[in-house]
Amino acid sequence: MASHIPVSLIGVPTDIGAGHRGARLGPEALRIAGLPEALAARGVDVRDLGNLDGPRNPWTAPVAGYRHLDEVVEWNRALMEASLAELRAGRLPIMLGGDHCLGIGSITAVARWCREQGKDLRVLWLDAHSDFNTSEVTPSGNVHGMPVACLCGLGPDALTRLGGDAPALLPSQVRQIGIRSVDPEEKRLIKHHRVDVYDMRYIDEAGMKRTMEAALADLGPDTHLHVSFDVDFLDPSIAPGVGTTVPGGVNYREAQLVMEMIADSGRMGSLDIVELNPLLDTHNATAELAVDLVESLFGKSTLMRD
Ligand code: B3U
Ligand code: MN
Ligand code: MN
Repeated sequence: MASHIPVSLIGVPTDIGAGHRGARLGPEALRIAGLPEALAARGVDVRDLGNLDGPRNPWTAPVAGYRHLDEVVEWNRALMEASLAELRAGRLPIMLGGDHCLGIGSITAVARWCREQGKDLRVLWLDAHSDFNTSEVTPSGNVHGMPVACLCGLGPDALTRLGGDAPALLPSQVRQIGIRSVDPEEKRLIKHHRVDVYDMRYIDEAGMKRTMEAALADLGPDTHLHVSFDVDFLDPSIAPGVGTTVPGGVNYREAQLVMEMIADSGRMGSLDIVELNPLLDTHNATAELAVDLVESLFGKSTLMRD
């Protein structure tokens, strides 16, 4: 069995950045689906740190292009501190979301740690959406549609400077896979900043194997790979438990291959699992699928490694 660095589970029970409530229940659904036990069965030393605390969701309208900005900042500050502590302790943090605004705190922590360690950071963003909106162009004001832009320095100071003066990421460090819903002005920003997007058309034409080979090209021995897994990356027919389903997503076999190829890279050092909304799920099936995929991320395969 492959050996792994120890893992810490950090529950982030919030839907503060989302357009539907319910993602706050995601951490429990992932636990009930057996995530800690599945990792332990892979030989992983896993510690569940429980859930972070943060402000409740006031469920109010956007102000100046942001919904719940103060609360989003507070959750992300808490997450950044918690995740950075695990990274510094030599552990691989897995964020149990929670909506995708938590990618800001999670990846800011990873960027800080990589800077401390002199490591290169690469972010794989598995999602139906590019999450590259700003307050000027967002159609909703929901911050879960903005984390990649914030991480690249486009956003309010309170979020773009969470980890210090420099933005956490350059757009060239990001690879987005599974994209099929981008707002018109967001598309302009994505092109302007040259984010590397492997959309569903690319995947249909090239196949998932070649897509992942391209997305994982040039990983060095000092590369830290952060995987930000938005469950709406998956096709809604297999993953109904998300707030913003988009048809035409990644199917079961493609998703398994993505996870297996990430595992084979041997470079994953942190992971977000986000946007799972148990209120919209059927009998926790989406959570169970997420656990199944995480097992592949940690090296489970039919013949090669067991
Ligand atoms: N792009 C839209 C929808 C969206 C983005 N991310 C999610 N939904 N989950 C927006 O509101 O920014
Ligand atoms: Mn997302
Ligand atoms: Mn999404």
